[in-house]
Amino acid sequence: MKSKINKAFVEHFGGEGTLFVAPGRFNLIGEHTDYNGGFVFPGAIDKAIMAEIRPNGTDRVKLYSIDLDASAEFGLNEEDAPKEQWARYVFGVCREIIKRGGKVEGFDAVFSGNVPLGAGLSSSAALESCFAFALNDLFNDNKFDRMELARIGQSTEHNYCGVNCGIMDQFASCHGKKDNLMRLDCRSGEFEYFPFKLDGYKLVLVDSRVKHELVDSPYNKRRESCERVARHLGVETLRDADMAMLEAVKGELSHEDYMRAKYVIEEKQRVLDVCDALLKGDYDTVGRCMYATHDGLSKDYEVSCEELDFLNDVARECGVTGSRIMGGGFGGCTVNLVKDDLYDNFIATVKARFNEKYGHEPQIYPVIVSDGARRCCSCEG
Ligand code: GAF
Repeated sequence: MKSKINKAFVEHFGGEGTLFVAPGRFNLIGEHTDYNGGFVFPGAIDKAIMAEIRPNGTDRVKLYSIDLDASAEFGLNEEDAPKEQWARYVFGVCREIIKRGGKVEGFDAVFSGNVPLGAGLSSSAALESCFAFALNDLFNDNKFDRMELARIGQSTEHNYCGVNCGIMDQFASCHGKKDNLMRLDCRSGEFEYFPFKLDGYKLVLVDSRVKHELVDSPYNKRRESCERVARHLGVETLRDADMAMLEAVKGELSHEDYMRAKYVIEEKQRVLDVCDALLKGDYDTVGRCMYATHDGLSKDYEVSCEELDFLNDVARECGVTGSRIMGGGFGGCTVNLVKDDLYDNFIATVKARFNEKYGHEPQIYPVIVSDGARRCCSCEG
């Protein structure tokens, strides 16, 4: 990727810039809990966006995306927003830095990536984190800490891309650490690294290749449901609610809002249970929680689709320890915890069965937990 970017930079702008990289993420458990002030348990993955960037001494930003073979150019004032959605991610990051009192001047940039688009692996968060990290380094003497960089990415989604996402994806992309998961308390912003080593098991993502698109998806509607219930209960977020409180007002809520909140309250506890179980090497409990999350996301939160439920069924049939929808839902991947000795059979079976039913094989991505956003002095590739 590095040499491809260097070459394109020379062709488009001449000379060379500085390379930065930021990864996508996976999440072991804790889905749709982030915007409810709950816990999440993600890690950065080995798929990333890489950008070469150089200040150009003007007040214009010039971008070239290798993967789209497209260019865009814009100024840095609010009214200069580019019309291309992909460029709005970068524009949003610039604006959010400026709004926080940071400095951004004109620059030239070429970028590319291998985070599959629409697979629920947070390609957009990787793009935002890459540019947030780079512009903090190049123009701001790194005055924003990594949590603030994550918030810059999140606000970009809210204010320039129409997705009212939580903080998980940008957090994971900015804070990732090789071979570590992170348990983040999304209310306080406190987090812990958990050294991640599976004994006798593998984690693998199975991508349905049903493209999810969070913009205009019912994602924002799910968040609205949760906020409505929290208001009804008189709490700030569903983090402060429990099942007894929810049952007490069940008759006053729509069935849909009740089911959404029930899922979130249950999921909040599952994250804590999985962290404890993982520390004890109790993979059966981890797996049971993953299946329970899938059921909750599919039946109560209703963010699954036929293909993801099918992948989950095949995992159960193959004796996979845990399997569930990962990320926002509506397509994308399942994450699967598989015993070493069942792995090859599971992969072969899931490919064949999915192909038989939907006419194409799912993509398989073994989870490799990697470092977060960084200046790319010694990046591979
Ligand atoms: C998407 C969002 F961007 C995250 O903030 C999170 O809510 C996730 O869906 C669901 O857990 O990836």
